[in-house]
Amino acid sequence: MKDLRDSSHVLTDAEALRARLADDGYLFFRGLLPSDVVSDVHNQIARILYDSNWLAPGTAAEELVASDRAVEEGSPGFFGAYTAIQSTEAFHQLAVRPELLGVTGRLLGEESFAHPAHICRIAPPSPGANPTPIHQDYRFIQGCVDTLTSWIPLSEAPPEIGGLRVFAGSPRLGVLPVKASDGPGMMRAEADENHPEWRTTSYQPGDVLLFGSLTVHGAMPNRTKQLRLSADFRYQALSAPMARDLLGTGKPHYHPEVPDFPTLTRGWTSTACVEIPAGVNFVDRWDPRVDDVPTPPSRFAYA
Ligand SMILES: O=C(O)CCC(=O)C(=O)O
Repeated sequence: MKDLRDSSHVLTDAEALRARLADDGYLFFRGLLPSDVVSDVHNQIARILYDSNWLAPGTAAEELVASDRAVEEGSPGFFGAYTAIQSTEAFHQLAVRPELLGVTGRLLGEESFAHPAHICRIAPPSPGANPTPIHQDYRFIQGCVDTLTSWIPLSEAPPEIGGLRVFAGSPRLGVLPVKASDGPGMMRAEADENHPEWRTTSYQPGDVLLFGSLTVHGAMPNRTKQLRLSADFRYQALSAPMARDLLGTGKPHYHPEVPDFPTLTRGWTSTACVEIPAGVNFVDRWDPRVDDVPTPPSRFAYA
């Protein structure tokens, strides 16, 4: 599979960033986040996974070697560890780092904010757990088409651990039909899994992959013995509409299985990282599985 194109050298050039996003549907920044900040989040989550018996006895927590207690996202046995992770302030603070708000604001051409539903992925080895099927975030997140997703490895993620792959240029396909599927999200976009424009890389802590909500992407099978640990956060323009409910409003990922923010944030130094700014315009959600979803116009002019 082809490697991701690094856009670090155009990080501060809004026009160049928009042109690259319009061409490729994604932007990749090697080492955008400070590695000590990412390591701190990794270490706190590794400790939770260790205490939850998700890690093999006798192994070092930071290596994330999976035990047989590690389960696929959303399945029985998942929510104890996941609730503890969702209570971790440093994990949520990562979403509002200036590097992320800066690049998303530059791309959107106005102030951006992070959706409070910050997702942590703890992907066990396959077979046993299914990788996230290929999909477009627009069907799930809705609200506005120009929501940007950041995918952030929290530990080293070589291709064999099943990090994210993106289909370069795929926003030009518009909103694709979907089929039911196994794996997180449980919907698969009808796109060519073997197209030559699929891209990935050997991710390092600090790297950031950013993409638009029409970009087809998915995880790859985890062929190691370790858990693959990553975060995905979403950003939108302050002036754009946001969907009510599910991932769209101020609820944690997997609420109500995961407690609400007043419970999760007890003892935090600040809750600003999980709050929606005043004045955001909310819209209703539609059924994400419906067939013909019109492709809304995008400010990124995917052409
Ligand atoms: O990390 C994963 O398995 C899926 C991530 C994803 O689909 C996303 O960031 O939108």
